[in-house]
Amino acid sequence: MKLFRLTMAAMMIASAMFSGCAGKDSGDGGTSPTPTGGMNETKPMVRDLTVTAYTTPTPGATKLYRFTPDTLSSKVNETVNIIFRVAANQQGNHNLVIPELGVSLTGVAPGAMKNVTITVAKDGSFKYYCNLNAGTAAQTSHQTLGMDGTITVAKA
Ligand SMILES: [Cu+2]
Repeated sequence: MKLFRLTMAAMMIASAMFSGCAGKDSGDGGTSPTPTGGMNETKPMVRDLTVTAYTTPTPGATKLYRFTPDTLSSKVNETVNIIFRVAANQQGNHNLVIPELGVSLTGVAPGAMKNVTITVAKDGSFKYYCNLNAGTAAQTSHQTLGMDGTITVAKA
């Protein structure tokens, strides 16, 4: 767990450099104690947004390589905990990146997860995808295979 925390800290530094967004690693899956005494309004809510990667068929799926869900929504200045899982018993490790929001959750093994908490500072639609094999001629990128989605950030 120590290595994991160091990795997350490094990613948070990288995220802050790329995006200029304030970010914080909750490190516990986004559950934090709720303060008592009626001051909840002053504490920002952190909403979990979970994406799961698959590479094997399940009933109803039209693609082998895919992200579920492939759409997410947020609001400007909302703090969200982006959780990326690879379902158990899938093939290989996978990444979830959102370059425009400074999110880079990489090397997640089947059955594992990584997360990052971000506050989205701008509205728009931003792609999230697995960037493995991107830019290689020999292999189709995982994004092209279907590990792809869009987060829509609405004006607050
Ligand atoms: Cu992938």
